[in-house]
Amino acid sequence: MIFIDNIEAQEVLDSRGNPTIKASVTLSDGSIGSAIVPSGASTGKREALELRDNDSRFLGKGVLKACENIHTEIYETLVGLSPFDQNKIDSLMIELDGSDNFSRLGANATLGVSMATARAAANSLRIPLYRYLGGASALTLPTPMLNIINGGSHADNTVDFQEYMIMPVGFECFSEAMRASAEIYQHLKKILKDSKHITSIGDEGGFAPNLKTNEEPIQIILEAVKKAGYKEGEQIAIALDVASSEFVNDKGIYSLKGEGRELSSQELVEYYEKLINKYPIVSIEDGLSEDDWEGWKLLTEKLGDKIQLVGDDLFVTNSKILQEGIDKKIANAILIKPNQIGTVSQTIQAIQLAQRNNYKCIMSHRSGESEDSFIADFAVALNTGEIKTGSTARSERMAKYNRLLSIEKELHNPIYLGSSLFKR
Ligand code: 2PG
Ligand code: MG
Repeated sequence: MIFIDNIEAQEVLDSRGNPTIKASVTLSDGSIGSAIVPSGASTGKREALELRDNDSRFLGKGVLKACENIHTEIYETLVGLSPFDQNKIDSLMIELDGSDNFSRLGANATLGVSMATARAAANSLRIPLYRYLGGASALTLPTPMLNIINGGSHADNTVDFQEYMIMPVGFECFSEAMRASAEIYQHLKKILKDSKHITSIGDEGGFAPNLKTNEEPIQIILEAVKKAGYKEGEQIAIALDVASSEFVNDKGIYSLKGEGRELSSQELVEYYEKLINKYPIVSIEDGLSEDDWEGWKLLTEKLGDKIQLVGDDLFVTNSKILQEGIDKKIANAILIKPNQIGTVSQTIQAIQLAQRNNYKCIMSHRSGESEDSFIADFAVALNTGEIKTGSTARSERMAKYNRLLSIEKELHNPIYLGSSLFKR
């Protein structure tokens, strides 16, 4: 029987230059799997705990304690076990931790080991990770959401909304969708440059110009779509991540600082309604804050049958919270971030719960990333149908898209859902 022979952890640096964990699992047959854990900036309050050292190193952000947890308790619990029973491995780490959010061991420690175990198992079987995790049903390439204008807490500009994304929906296959997106990105750069805007980029590779309203980025993107020779709506749709938990105050008022306006939940919903009537917007993420479930109810009632309403900070990839949302008819889609919950198996549970209840799933990166492309394989394996992993710049983002291009080449006739995603 093949068993886990060794588990190692190392402190490496993420795309923002902050420490993160690289975990490596070695099996008795010599196979090795490694994984690097990502890290968010606009984190949801109910996310699993990311264990940081809070000492003098790296401004408190060191992860040596989490590495130590891997080298001691996690090592002692998992060494000798089969790497092919992912759910058992993950369940044992949940039990070992004892809390419901990995507050003791750190979700960065557990996720690193969880992902590295899956990789080692796939390597041992000499099959790709997507095949290991998804079997014969891994056959759908996700439609990407490419974040080409960054604002909010991902950029130092005046735009309040965090992410303005293009979705190449009107294409036959993933590679053609990527080509169109990359061309639009280059046209966008030229338009910004010609109109004397800065073309420096934010954390996820999108441009971060200082624009006067939260509507202007949409207009400029649509101009770039046109210049690139594509049809808005039909071929290229718009998706927003408002990340509104970042600009709501204690009284539940949303403050659009860039525009100098303060809005109630209802007024913000009306604003979205105006935007979706005017522009080809097909998806809005975290339109209201994670605590504003009343507002979410209104948002879902008003717009839920028109567009995709995605819960990120709202659901934090947590099946329990997602179930509450399903029961209360809140949102109709969930953003999937493995490090919000802490293991591969719990992430699969959230995806399956969503799929059983006709909630759409979007596999997602974090704003702090690495060269690890685990989520690309994961999206194909679980047929999430959508992935969001930044713009067409910065290698930590491209690692995922490039991995998907390789998977597309490997798979015979993969499915690309494109616009059929949004047929309700
Ligand atoms: C988000 C993510 C990723 P962060 O809000 O969806 O784009 O950002 O990782 O900072 O939470
Ligand atoms: Mg988000």
